[in-house]
Amino acid sequence: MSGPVLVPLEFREPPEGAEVAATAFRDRLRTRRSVRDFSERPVSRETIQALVAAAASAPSGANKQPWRFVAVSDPALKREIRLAAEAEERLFYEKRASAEWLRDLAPLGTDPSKPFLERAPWLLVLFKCMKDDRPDRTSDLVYYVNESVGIAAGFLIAAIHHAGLATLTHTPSPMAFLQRLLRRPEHERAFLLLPVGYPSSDARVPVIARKSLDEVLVFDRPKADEPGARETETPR
Ligand code: IYR
Repeated sequence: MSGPVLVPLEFREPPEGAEVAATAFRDRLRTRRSVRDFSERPVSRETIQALVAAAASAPSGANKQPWRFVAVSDPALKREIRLAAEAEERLFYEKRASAEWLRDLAPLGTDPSKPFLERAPWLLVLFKCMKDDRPDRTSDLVYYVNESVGIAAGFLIAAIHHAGLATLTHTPSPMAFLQRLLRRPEHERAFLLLPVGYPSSDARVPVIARKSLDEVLVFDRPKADEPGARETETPR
């Protein structure tokens, strides 16, 4: 067992200060929308490499980095993925989805047709690795895999937006066909599929609202008698 090797932290504060930087980043991120209408304008392989390197800098359980990114640009392969995804989606919309689920989706206007899976120049398929397969591993185990890969996906989406590109978190379900079509080993499970490209010039997005900050942010805790405070047990 070898202990940690420690070096001084490299740390840089933005010259404008935390509040200005946080506000600017907020304003930038708030312009992101999930895009379903893509143009065929190409995106370089180098761009995809930089985006994935940004995502792969995410923190992960025991630094196991339990992710694999498969970047697909081959038109024939994109077509195979589209056809397989649409087959699953037809089953979802016709049989698998509950009435509540379909009611929740109605404002988004989605349906089983997924032309973006062929039109977007790249499909990034994010897999979670259910075991460590690096030659220098200290064990086969991985930890907090969903959290780790979820954080990497967040980094990826932010990086795509920062680059002036568009994406969509697509989750065809079940996603086992991606493991098969992309010939990934058994311990790699498809987690998310993100088309990456430029929006088409006539791209449309649904009118939806974000929750207000009041709805999502709590400082400290409510007073015991405030609405929303959980009923506390009477101390004995
Ligand atoms: N996977 C389906 C359905 C769908 C589910 C959720 I939750 C969404 O936020 C959007 C769509 C589809 O892609 O159409």
